Amino acid sequence: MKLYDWTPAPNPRRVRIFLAEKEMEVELVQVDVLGGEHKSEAFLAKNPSGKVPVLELDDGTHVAESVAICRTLEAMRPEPSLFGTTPFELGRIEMANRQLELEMATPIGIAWVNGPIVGRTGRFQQIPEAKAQAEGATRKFYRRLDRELGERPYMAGEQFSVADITGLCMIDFASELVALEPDRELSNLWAWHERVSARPSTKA
Ligand SMILES: N[C@@H](CCC(=O)N[C@@H](CS)C(=O)NCC(=O)O)C(=O)O
Repeated sequence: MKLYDWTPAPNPRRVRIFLAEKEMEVELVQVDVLGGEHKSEAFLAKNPSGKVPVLELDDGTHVAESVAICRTLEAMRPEPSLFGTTPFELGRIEMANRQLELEMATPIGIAWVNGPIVGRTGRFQQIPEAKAQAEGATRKFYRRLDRELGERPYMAGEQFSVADITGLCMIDFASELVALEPDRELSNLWAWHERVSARPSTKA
């Protein structure tokens, strides 16, 4: 199998961490995103959305979308489970992961496309009000996470899951490239960040 990857980006990192947790090895193929390779006809044939990551199976078929790729990998190698096994775990992990994607990663993405790095490329019309609103929504979500992580060690409960991978990759991206590092006083969120970052998989 191959993973079409772009090392600096948060979504491919989610899949690399997932693979490392599963102790699965695939060939990593770097896509020249800055050069627009992901919008080429050849790449759109793999993922019509023109985004990384994309998993290529040994028969040449493709699966895009980080969570869809992770679900494919979980089905191939169920242990250790990162999507849960009991009905309750499955539901809670899905809930945590979806809320992180929709309510945290989405505003981080809006702040990113309306921020200075993307602005310099001239590819998107900048909307300062959208950036300010998205920053506020992200910071509000960080405060919510801080409260919840005072009551449980991981995003979805007692066990490390795909939701922690989503949370870590998005918060690191927001901190490093979107000027949206969580405030230092959010001590439960930072304790979780330290706990999760200590896993060897997160270096993938
Ligand atoms: N929903 C997709 C998002 C994928 C995505 O936004 N990938 C980014 C890199 S993190 C990308 O390819 N950006 C290039 C572009 O959109 O032009 C997923 O979860 O995999």
